[in-house]
Amino acid sequence: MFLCFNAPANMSYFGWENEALPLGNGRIGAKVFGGTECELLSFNEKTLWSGGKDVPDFNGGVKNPDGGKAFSAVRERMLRGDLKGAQKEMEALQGNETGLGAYQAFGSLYLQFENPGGADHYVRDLELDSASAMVNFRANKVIYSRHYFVSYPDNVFVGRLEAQHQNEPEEGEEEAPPPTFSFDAYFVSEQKGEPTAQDDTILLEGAVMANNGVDAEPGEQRNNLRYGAAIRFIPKDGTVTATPDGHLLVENTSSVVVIASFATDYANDYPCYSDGSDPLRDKALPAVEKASEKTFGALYRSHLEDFRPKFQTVQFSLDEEQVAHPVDFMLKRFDKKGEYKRQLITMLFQYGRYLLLTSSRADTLPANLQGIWNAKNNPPWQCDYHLNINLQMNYWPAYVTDLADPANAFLQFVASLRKPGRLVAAKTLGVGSGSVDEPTGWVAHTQLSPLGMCGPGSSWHWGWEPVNGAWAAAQMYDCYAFTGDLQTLKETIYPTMEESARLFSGLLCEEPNTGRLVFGPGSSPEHGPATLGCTYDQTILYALFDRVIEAAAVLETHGCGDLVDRTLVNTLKTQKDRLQPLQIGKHGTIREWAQEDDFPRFGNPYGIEKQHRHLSHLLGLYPFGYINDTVPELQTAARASLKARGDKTTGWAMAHRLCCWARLRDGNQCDALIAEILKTCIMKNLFGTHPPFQIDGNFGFTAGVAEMLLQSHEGVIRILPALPKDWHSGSFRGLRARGGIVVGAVWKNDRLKEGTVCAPNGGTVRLSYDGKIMLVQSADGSEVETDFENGVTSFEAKAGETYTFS
Ligand code: FUC
Repeated sequence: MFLCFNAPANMSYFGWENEALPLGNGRIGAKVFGGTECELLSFNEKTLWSGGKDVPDFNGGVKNPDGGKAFSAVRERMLRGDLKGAQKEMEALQGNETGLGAYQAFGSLYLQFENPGGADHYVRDLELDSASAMVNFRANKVIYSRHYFVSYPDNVFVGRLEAQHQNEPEEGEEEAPPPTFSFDAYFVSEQKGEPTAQDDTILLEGAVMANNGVDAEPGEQRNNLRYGAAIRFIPKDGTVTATPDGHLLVENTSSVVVIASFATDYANDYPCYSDGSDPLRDKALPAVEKASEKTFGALYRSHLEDFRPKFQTVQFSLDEEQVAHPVDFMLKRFDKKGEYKRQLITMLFQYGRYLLLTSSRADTLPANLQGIWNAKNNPPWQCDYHLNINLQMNYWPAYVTDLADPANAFLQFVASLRKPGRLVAAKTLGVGSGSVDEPTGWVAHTQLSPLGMCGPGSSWHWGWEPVNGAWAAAQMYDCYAFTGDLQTLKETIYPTMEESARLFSGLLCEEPNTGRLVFGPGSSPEHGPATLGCTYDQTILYALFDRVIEAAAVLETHGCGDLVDRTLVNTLKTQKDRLQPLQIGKHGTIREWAQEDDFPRFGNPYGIEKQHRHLSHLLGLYPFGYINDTVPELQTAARASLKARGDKTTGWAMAHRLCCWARLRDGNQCDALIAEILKTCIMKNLFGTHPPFQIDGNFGFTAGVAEMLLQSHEGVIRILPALPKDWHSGSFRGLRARGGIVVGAVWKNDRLKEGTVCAPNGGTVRLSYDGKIMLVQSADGSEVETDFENGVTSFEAKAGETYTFS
């Protein structure tokens, strides 16, 4: 599968955002512009951040060290029913942005060619299956070709630039020497570093100098984080000469390989967040040295051996004709005439998987708001880790589309929030002693950096959301639900979930009118008043308690009960059932706030937006699965809420709506949304846009399409649960259901034709397709004994055996 273009990307921020092609290995990110006269390659390193650690007065975003008292005071006022008065008091809970910092741009490599003359036959493409980009064009009867990729095993960016004669020599004609080309290579550091050049290598090192982040004075966000880069050119022939101003002149070569690596001394280790290394001499240069001992071919092979087995396990087709038209052309034709729809859908689905695997790997920081790609030192929203949907959405497609490796980055990051989060818990909620080593409870609010920022932001309207960390903790359990990975459950997931549950278990209070347990003050992300028991808070705490209880039982079953705080778990069992439940409001929708029916009818004092982008009151529908067939009245109310909210909104928010409509099994509504997403939220290079570029929309789209093809959140594997009438035929292979079960299906004329299922650990498999009884057969064709009840066909699967069903 290719994304192709027939022109270079514009050498501007617009070109970077909309046209340049992304490559990455989870640690190093690159974007390819493909200019014929001047090639531009922009680079990122995932850990290059300003702010945090050594910034004067950095306090994790906490402003009011006595926030616990303020928290209780606001709660008391709310319990007394003075919601209006309480809003004013919420300011005492706000934090600050000292040391917030931002994800930084590393810099760009320019290759200024001696003008090759008028270029034609230009193709620039990105092959998803090989995670590599190619640029080809002809000029003066010479074919110029470039091939780029970022290798995870070698942790280097690799490129090969070549020139060949257009025409092969005639029979008996002596082969002419290959055509050559020359260029001036130089690196522009976005951190004001001064590159030097030695022999065939450009070297760069320095410390983050950024004066960015929210209205910071020059250097104010300086954090002494060190960076280093090495960029080597290895010409097959011709010469390479270093110049005093840090350039390399590569001359008269017919083929040259470029190898580059980028690094910092960052380590996700609170509070110093440094491994004390010299990023240039201990990391970047050794990586380039080692890679330089290999040929381009060998580097490419080890890259493919790493990438392909992870990417190619999932196939999805709508039986569309694969045409190699430029993507921007297809998007335009779809917008105008509805053409290429199915090709664009399958491509965007796989693109989401590609972007996740190239922007996040098991041992890296997770994908941020732009994955790994960023060209500014003060990017939108600091290009940080927003935790009130964005980071969670980044990993929604991971397990169902068989990408557990990248998702480990999410697990490790959330677990790393415990230490800085304990300080924030003590200062903003008055929980714990503030010792970062005592597991007394941790919280993380909305805007996070990988350098310890997790406090409430400078405005409670979007910044005071203490349950955000609890949501992330609950989402960690998907790892076990889909993979059965007991080790990770024991070491990373359960301790992080349990400690979060311990904190919130101790902070619940009784709602005076109902006696139900509620949390608050809390806010429904970025919308409306702060209240007690908003649906967002209640749903997340219900899910967290539910999953801690389930995980504790798993650990007990596997003889790891010593890891479980049984007293706490028993308390959670009681509290879970007493939590204020989801409610249906007077308009038949799911209430976003328990008190919303009493909100003043006039003047809208709480700034309620009918079509607000967040669907925080529908987390019980997706990603959690509590609004399901067992509660049809809540499904009806959720549908009413979705209708009321409308579908035209930001990129990520449309993706969340797609996931929700899929859970309601409304394929046609999903299809209509997809059309809207393709028309309004996807850029020429298929990057998702908020606007501006924001990658969660890409990941949410892939998760939404997967949810249309396969669902397993109700303990039943639903095949094609939300198939649009327009998707007459197609197939998927390699999607995962909970339990790690691998599922495939083929459909024709709107009907399932045949499917396959393989349970790696064996056990009972429960299948559902349109309520029909299904015939299940073993690999040898023999029929398998099944039970059929309530539209579900179940059978006992042997571990690792593949069965067909129809
Ligand atoms: C939340 C969303 C915004 C944006 C930001 C990064 O604040 O409400 O729409 O996506 O995250």
